[in-house]
Amino acid sequence: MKLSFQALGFLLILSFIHSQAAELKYTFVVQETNYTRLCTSKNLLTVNGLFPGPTITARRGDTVIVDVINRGDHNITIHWHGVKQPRYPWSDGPEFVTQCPIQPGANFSQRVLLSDEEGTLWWHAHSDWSRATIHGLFVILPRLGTTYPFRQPDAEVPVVLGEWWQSDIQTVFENFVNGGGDPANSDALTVNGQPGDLYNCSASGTTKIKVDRGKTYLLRMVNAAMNNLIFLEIANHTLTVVGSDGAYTKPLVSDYITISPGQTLDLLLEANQPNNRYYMAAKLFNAQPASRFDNTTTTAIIEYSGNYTPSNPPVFPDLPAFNDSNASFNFTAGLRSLASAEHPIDVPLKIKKTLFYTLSINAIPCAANQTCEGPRGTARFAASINNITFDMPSTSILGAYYRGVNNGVYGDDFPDVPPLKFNYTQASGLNASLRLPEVATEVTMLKHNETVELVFQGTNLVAGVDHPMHLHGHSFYVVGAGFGNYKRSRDSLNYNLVDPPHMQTIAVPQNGWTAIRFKANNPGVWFMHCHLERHVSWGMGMVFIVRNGKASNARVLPPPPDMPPC
Ligand SMILES: *[C@@H]1O[C@H](CO)[C@@H](O)[C@H](O)[C@H]1NC(C)=O
Ligand SMILES: *[C@@H]1O[C@H](CO)[C@@H](O)[C@H](O)[C@H]1NC(C)=O
Ligand SMILES: *[C@@H]1O[C@H](CO)[C@@H](O)[C@H](O)[C@H]1NC(C)=O
Ligand SMILES: *[C@@H]1O[C@H](CO)[C@@H](O)[C@H](O)[C@H]1NC(C)=O
Ligand SMILES: *[C@@H]1O[C@H](CO)[C@@H](O)[C@H](O)[C@H]1NC(C)=O
Ligand SMILES: *[C@@H]1O[C@H](CO)[C@@H](O)[C@H](O)[C@H]1NC(C)=O
Ligand SMILES: *[C@@H]1O[C@H](CO)[C@@H](O)[C@H](O)[C@H]1NC(C)=O
Ligand SMILES: *[C@@H]1O[C@H](CO)[C@@H](O)[C@H](O)[C@H]1NC(C)=O
Ligand SMILES: *[C@@H]1O[C@H](CO)[C@@H](O)[C@H](O)[C@H]1NC(C)=O
Ligand SMILES: *[C@@H]1O[C@H](CO)[C@@H](O)[C@H](O)[C@H]1NC(C)=O
Ligand SMILES: *[C@@H]1O[C@H](CO)[C@@H](O)[C@H](O)[C@H]1NC(C)=O
Ligand SMILES: *[C@@H]1O[C@H](CO)[C@@H](O)[C@H](O)[C@H]1NC(C)=O
Ligand SMILES: [Cu+2]
Repeated sequence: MKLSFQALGFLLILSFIHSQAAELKYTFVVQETNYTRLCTSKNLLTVNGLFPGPTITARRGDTVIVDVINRGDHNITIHWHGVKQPRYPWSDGPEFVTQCPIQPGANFSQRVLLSDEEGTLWWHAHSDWSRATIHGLFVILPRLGTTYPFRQPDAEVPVVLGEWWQSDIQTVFENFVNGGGDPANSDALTVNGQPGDLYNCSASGTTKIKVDRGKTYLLRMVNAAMNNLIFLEIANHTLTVVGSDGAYTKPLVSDYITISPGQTLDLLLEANQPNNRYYMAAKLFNAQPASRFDNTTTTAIIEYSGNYTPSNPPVFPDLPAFNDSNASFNFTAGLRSLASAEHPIDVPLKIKKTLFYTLSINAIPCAANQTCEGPRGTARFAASINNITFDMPSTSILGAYYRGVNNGVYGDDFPDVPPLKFNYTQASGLNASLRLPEVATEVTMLKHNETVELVFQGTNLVAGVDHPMHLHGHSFYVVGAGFGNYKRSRDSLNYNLVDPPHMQTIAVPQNGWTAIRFKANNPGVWFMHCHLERHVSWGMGMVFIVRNGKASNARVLPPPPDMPPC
């Protein structure tokens, strides 16, 4: 009796210790590193000399302190993509929204506050285009003493999808900004930094994932590509989605997956096929690509252990066509929250604030001294939300807001609805005068705890494209999506309010709409933008400021002493 009583006490103490959130430390040294890919060696900006960068591993509710030390020759900021940072926007990272850049030679100790996130997230640079090489996984395990809501996998495998340019990414960025047109296409897609053996000079580095027949693997996947949604498939195997964007989903079995830039997927892969070598292959999805695009295919090899004569080359999967919008839409529309007793959801049912935001590509006339590589060589590209091209200030919006000294850094008149109604998705003949946006730095103010419904409407101005929209500081429920123009009286009737997926990045379909709901329960300054890098560079972004609540625990925490100055 005595023994078992002690054992019980021991167990209680153990579980008490285990339920305590930990504080973990990481050091990120931003530096130039010499890398060779596709027959070319060059310097790229990395964290700790790694491409992709180091994986952060924590448990639900932990605090992670990352000392970012900038030994590169480049201004940098780092964002913890999908981490809500309750009441603490100071570490969120988007340049000039929440902070000024960490300048060469400087450093910044960032506190990353985990709360309800569980699963796979990632981190990346959030200043100009440096995220092309500065990114990595952020793995959030269940609390000690709790388990996955699915069978314990035998092993976990990182799958970081990226995009590779032979030329220096800073040069690609500058040519793009100066030219006013589309950016240079990437030369390759990558899996864990490797293009794979369909490219010249890349066979020896091809990523290999070794598996044992009969075992189950948890693939922790992120699309870290700059400008492309991606289709991915593994020959002769299905994939089971069990999570996305740091929240669990109902199991979704599919031959292929679609993943947007910014999005993460937790996928179970059962090694249940005959011993062999199978390709994991990925290429871009774009419903309406420019005339030239990166149509290359990246591969990794799933290699079964054992003695056998493998297929040579490995078995190749049958990927959807690069422009198969239905395949892309169908996959994303199949995502559902797990919504179990252990992982409940809380979809706002009574909406206080209804927003309708159009997402457009625009055209701006060229000044006499500007190059003019935009639409038909007669204008420069821009992009907008509700016809406003976001003008990035050169100082931190959060800093100005917190100190109460705006000085014209931003305005609070971001419109709740677009200024003009038109047939947003009209196939052709839209009046060219509609293509000109306004340029401004406007924010939308939200009350603490305000429930928001936001409908994104893609438009066909200049070109209709999928826009993977990303919100900082909150997750949202994706309650509906469709093609064509949104019609509230019809489309709101079909919302999923039972088990909608809980995401931070969602691809608004080309010439279609997506409806999201969230509760503005995180006071602070939060960027929302398209995660296609060329679109956010063109101005497809805006900012939400969530006001403080009355209670002292509902207010933005004070800034750390080492906030980088401008
Ligand atoms: C990178 O290293 C290779 C081989 O060591 C060398 O040939 C090349 O010049 C280096 N590149 C740069 C940009 O330093
Ligand atoms: C960060 O910079 C400060 C001031 O330059 C210095 O005192 C500190 O030691 C640095 N910290 C690290 C981790 O390098
Ligand atoms: C590989 O190199 C060959 C010969 O230089 C060239 O014809 C081919 O286009 C290259 N393939 C790729 C995918 O770059
Ligand atoms: C893979 O699937 C194809 C088509 O279903 C089949 O013909 C082939 O034998 C399979 N390969 C292996 C190694 O199982
Ligand atoms: C890529 O596009 C080129 C030109 O349109 C075409 O010839 C080639 O077959 C395509 N390659 C792949 C891998 O789809
Ligand atoms: C996809 O592109 C091909 C040309 O490569 C075209 O024939 C086809 O109609 C396109 N499909 C869709 C759905 O746009
Ligand atoms: C998408 O789903 C619908 C309905 O389930 C189905 O009719 C259609 O064939 C699917 N399309 C693709 C490309 O899978
Ligand atoms: C281009 O001209 C505008 C006036 O039209 C001027 O404000 C701007 O500084 C000029 N830019 C350059 C790079 O010369
Ligand atoms: C809007 O444009 C679409 C695509 O061209 C067309 O099918 C639809 O009929 C238009 N709607 C209205 C109300 O004109
Ligand atoms: C956007 O605003 C500009 C400037 O006011 C106007 O010329 C243009 O027609 C507007 N376009 C749309 C789609 O609202
Ligand atoms: C918002 O909700 C939280 C948690 O339910 C509560 O602590 C807080 O006081 C609320 N804020 C306001 C302004 O009602
Ligand atoms: C780096 O950031 C500082 C502070 O915002 C700014 O003054 C400087 O111009 C930036 N440097 C570059 C190369 O952008
Ligand atoms: Cu976009």
